[in-house]
Amino acid sequence: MKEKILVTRSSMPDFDEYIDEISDLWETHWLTNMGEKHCILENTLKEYLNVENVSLFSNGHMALELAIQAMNLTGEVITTPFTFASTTHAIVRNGLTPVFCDINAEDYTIDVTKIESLITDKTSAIIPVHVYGNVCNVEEIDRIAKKYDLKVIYDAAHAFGVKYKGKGIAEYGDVSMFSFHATKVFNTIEGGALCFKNPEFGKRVNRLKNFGIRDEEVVDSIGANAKMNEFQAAMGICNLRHVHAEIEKRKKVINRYKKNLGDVLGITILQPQDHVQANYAYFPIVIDDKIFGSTRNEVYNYLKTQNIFSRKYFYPLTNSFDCFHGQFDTNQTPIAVYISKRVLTLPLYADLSFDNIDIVCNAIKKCQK
Ligand code: T4K
Repeated sequence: MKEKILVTRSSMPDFDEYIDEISDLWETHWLTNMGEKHCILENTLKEYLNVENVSLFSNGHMALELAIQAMNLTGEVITTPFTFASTTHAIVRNGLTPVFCDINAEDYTIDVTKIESLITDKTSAIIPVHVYGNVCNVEEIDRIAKKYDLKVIYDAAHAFGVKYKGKGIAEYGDVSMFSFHATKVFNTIEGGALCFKNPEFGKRVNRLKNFGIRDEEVVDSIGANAKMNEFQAAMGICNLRHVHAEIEKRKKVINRYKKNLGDVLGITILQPQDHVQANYAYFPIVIDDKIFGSTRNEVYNYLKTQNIFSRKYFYPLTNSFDCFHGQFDTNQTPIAVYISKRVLTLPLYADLSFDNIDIVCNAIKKCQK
């Protein structure tokens, strides 16, 4: 039986490093609710991400959901369907209507040329996704948001550590959400963060993540429980020490993939974006079956027989989810439909060996007809 190659594998610090980091919890007995490690991680992240404010959360989804609540958005929110369930769910669970904008065919982020035609007098915000760590057209989004007085919350779940024109990616927009899930470039087991400029927003969202409690006798908003605990924060403190090396290793993995697959007819790989310092979060390929000879699903299934577990991130599109009972029309987002039917996200993690990358690529090439 061949070794399983999964789509990703969590990066972890050395066992002793983590144990050392958590050992004082047995003295303090302070395990959650904005403890010491939580504060250390928030401050370290502020520096690393080069942002004014960071608020930590139990996971990225709750961070996004509560960011939307704290913004007091109303009516409609423009977003994309080529994303994880979380983005759309966070909008709908806040009682808002997602209005789906198509993506562009180059980097799969929101097609900024189509945003303005979707704005109505009910639109209150844009929630674009830096999908795979690709940077949205932040300048054009900023222009549109200012013109129509809209808020911008970036789903930056994939974009930890990404820089654009020398600035941290979270410098753009009103708020950015990062996911620190086990599968991400930087993880806190489960976890997430919001970065923002407005300190009033910070006060609101910090209360919302702790049930809306203002003080021992005043609860002034209907919040949730979305606090990061001390074991998560300790994992973050450790992993942050190694994140630079993590990203460098991922870069090497991606370069190997590019070398193997870069000139295979019928396979499109992402091109580097101008002015972007990437984080090498994902390696999606788009398979044009008419040229390649096999469909995405055929490749996906063949890889499985070889114990290689790629993923169809992001298929199905969120605007076609069963839970929405046909409420949205996917014909409105044809590029997203096209990419979603053909995209395959290949195994990628820091310690993925060149031998295993070659095994994955050779298996893909075997499907070429
Ligand atoms: N916005 C966007 C655009 C997102 O992509 C996400 C999350 C969010 C928002 C919400 O952020 P969080 O609330 O999750 O912080 C995974 C992740 O669970 C999810 O975080 C991520 N996006 C999504 C793209 O991928 P699944 O259902 O595919 O995960 P799963 O359990 O199938 O794991 C995939 C592979 O990862 C496994 O085959 C092996 C590896 N793995 C997994 C786990 C759980 C590990 O190595 N260690 C682990 O602990 O969603």
